[in-house]
Amino acid sequence: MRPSFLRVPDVRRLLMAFCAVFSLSPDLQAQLRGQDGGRRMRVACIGNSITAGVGVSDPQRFSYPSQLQALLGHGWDVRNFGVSGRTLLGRGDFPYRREPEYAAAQAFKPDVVIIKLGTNDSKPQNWVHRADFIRDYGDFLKPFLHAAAVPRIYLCTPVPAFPGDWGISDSIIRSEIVPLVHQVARDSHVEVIDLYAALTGKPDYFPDKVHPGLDGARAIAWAVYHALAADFRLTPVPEPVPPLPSVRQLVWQENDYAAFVHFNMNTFTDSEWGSGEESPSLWNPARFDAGAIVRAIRDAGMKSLILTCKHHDGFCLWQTATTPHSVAGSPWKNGKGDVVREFADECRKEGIRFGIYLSPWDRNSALYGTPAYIGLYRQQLRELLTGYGPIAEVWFDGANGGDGYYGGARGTRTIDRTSYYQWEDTWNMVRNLQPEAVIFSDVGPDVRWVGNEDGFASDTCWSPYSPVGEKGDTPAPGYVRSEEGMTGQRDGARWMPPECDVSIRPGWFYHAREDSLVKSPAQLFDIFCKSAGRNGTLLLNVPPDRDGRIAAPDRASLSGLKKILDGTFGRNLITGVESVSNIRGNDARFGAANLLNDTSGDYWATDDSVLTASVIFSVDSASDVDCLQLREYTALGQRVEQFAAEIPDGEHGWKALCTGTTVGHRRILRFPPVRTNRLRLTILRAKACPVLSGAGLYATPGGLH
Ligand code: FUL
Repeated sequence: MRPSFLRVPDVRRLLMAFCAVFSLSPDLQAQLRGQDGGRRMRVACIGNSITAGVGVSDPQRFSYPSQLQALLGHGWDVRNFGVSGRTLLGRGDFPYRREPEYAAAQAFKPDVVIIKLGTNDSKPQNWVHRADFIRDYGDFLKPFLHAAAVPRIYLCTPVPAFPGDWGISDSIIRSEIVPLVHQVARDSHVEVIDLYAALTGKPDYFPDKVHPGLDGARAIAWAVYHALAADFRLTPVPEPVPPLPSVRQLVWQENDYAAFVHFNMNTFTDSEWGSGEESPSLWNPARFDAGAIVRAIRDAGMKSLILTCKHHDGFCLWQTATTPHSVAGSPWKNGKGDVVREFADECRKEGIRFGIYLSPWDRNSALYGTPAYIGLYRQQLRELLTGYGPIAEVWFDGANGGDGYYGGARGTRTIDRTSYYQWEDTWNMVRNLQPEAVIFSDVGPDVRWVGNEDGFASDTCWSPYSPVGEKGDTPAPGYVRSEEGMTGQRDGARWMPPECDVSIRPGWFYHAREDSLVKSPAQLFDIFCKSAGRNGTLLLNVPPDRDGRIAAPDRASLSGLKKILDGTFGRNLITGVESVSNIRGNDARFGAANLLNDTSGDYWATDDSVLTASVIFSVDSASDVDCLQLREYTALGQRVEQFAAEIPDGEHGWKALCTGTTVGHRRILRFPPVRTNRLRLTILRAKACPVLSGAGLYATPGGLH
């Protein structure tokens, strides 16, 4: 073994410590840590299923190493070497060291190694070898400690485990493995990241009790990030400004143009609200083709689809055990069909996220209004949440109670909207069965109703929101000051951005008489700019006809809108950044050039004390522009309160192009066509240092103004 005091990396470490004390320039520090010549810092994440990302649907994006990559930015190269079920112990049932990933992590020549093992070691069959733990861990580290360039090594304590049937023991982790990990780190002179402490008391982070879900993986990523940021003296990312979005909310908002599909009994009775008395025999969409509908939705540029699995009349589009009032009683496919399955399968095939609408009000059910109905409703929900694969969104309508058929009793049944449904329990059920699904209602908890059915949010629109009941009391779906849904509140307590639902036709269901009343592409574009372009999402209803097809006028409007969207946002006429008044830490990681690639996940941010800042962009002056788009990096909270965009006026002056208040996920402003070669964007007021991920100037295709 070479004597460690002669190793070059230690000299490098000493120099880095010197830099830290004497605050040498970030450039010099970067060179010392090997970042010169543009080389990215390499981080090897070694671990079991928790590192691999078994608890999230898309580990490529949401495992903790992937979320760490997003926090560190593109100067870093974070690799996931996680292997499910593996142990640190050499005599464990599945030792990590025997996996090719162990060698691959060494061959990667990492600058940083993060090891998160130990959870599986707590299983009884493995922990019989507890006496080997310290020696085995020391051996495990040797190849890294003896590498030509010794990486910085961090040992993570295992995250807590919650009672479940994995055989993993939280008490062994806490009382034995955590202290042993600390001891190994002391013996080997490496660092510890205490994930056990960081994730303690957070059962919501572990949907299956052991594997972190989206937000649990994010919490791990943050803990690791903080350790690296301190040790490598990184310019820290801006402090988040609460309330903050969950990861599921961020994913939902990325897909800010979605299809609502009202297709149910009303389609066959030519009505909007059925009474519940309709015979299932009326349901017979002879030429229904879910694939054709989903492809039309996909081609329109929408990313998700929500189906009315049951509307207020109670007819169920799937094979439910809860009521005969369903497709099972219809002639369609001899009562064997399942509309929900066909949509869910086609959506999965086309990469469209699938969501469900299940009306709480049921005008068919004899039980409606009694406590027993809540059990039936939850059973229906359970069938939908467990039988059809991943569900992206669950849509709870606020329309509730009134007259109906009610199993033949006919009459009016009113319910107390604040207490009847016991919403908290129902929402918990959704969380347990589909942890990545967002829940929509007038009061969230993830997504709020915008408060109108015309598809627009207010031009000042905050994601933070504290819903209140109509009389200023406790709110509930169907009992809320809905006009406040359009604006949200600057100081709202919960992150709950708005979804803007609107139909492409006057009604929610298909009526042939409305074929001539389908909204035009220009109208839809206007709606798009006032919903998706005002920090909301657009949920555009496209109701299939009795054949089970999207009618020709609707298809024409959808493709017309797609052409406008592509024609507009397909080409950003901003060509570069000329100057910027402030860049966080003077660090290119937070530079204004990040504004020009709004899909990269990088952003422009200022120093903490700088709440007013501007960027001057160069603009392609070959075409008129009439549309500005801005995006905030909302993972760190919604911050901007006021901004202005200006264009040159004479040689040295500037004149207003447009002004606005909030930005949020996406802000679109339209103005009369103008030609310019420069744009100055100024953030005039913000709750904390502005953090923006996108800026663009666009020209809408002719004829829209
Ligand atoms: C409302 C319902 O009453 C309408 O029929 C439609 O489903 C709309 C989306 O929500 O509350």
